[in-house]
Amino acid sequence: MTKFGVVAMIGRPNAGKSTLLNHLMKQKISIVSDKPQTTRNQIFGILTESDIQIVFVDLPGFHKPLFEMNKAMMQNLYDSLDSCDLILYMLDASIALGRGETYLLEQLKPRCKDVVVALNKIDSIKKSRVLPFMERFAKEGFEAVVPISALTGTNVDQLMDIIRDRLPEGEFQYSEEDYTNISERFYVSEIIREKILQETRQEIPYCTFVDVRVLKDEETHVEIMADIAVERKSQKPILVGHQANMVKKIRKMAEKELKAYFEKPVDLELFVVVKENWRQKPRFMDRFKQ
Ligand SMILES: Nc1nc2c(ncn2[C@@H]2O[C@H](COP(=O)(O)OP(=O)(O)OP(=O)(O)O)[C@@H](O)[C@H]2O)c(=O)[nH]1
Ligand SMILES: [Mg+2]
Repeated sequence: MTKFGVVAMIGRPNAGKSTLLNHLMKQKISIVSDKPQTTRNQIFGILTESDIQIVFVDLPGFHKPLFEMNKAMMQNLYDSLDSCDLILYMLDASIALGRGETYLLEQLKPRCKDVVVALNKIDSIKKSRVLPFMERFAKEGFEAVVPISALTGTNVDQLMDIIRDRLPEGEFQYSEEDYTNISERFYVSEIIREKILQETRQEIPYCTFVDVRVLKDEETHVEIMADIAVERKSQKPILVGHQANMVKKIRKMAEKELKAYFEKPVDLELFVVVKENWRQKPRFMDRFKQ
């Protein structure tokens, strides 16, 4: 008999959920950055082994939503919590439990039997700091608590054994070739957004979205045209930069990574456009509803 299960990856922004997804899938599926609220959608990594298929659902970090966009992001998280077989609750063990973390912990407590806790980033802390976390979670009723490093892979095998153990019997729901739910076009837009997150500061990483308008995969090269939307006119020159240096840098970095992905040269054109207050407008929200 085979096993099949959906694992929702829940945690505060920056906990390392997307880093772990990529590690588990042995390839980049979800973008990563040192800024909170990097992931905005439900991103599946479908892992098929001989007798088990696991759908890891990478999700936006749990936060208080202030804009319509953030409400849509949080809806993804709640939808996933409702429909998953197991919750993988990840937290950054290199920082103390803050108010947001304890709030999330309280939300998950009633379902603690369905939760596996991964205390992440243990590569960056002293061993003696892990034990108090373990004790705290055990006291709260969470039975499976594993200290890991998503970055180096420490204890990830042990975490996987616990996950495999706890998933129900069932038929595979995806073909063995399927490894994600996201389209190539979406992936390209995310790679561009990742470079924006890396290179820009303050509100710019949060007030942008990327729309890939043209994606032509030709025999010799790939042609891409994408809009980067900001919310206000005043943000446009910041993103474009002095002598267009910022947008050029973002383009070069994205081109380099996409060249490796497509295994051929990539010709990327970026256009910075203004979509007034888009984060508050319902007509822009469809892109976050998945
Ligand atoms: N030292 C260390 N850093 C890590 C580890 N896992 C993730 N990080 C770093 O933490 C930051 C956030 O990682 P992400 O994977 O983007 O976090 P996330 O939980 O997906 O964040 P959101 O998408 O914003 O919810 C990045 O700078 C990662 O490189 C880890 O095990 N150790
Ligand atoms: Mg993420």
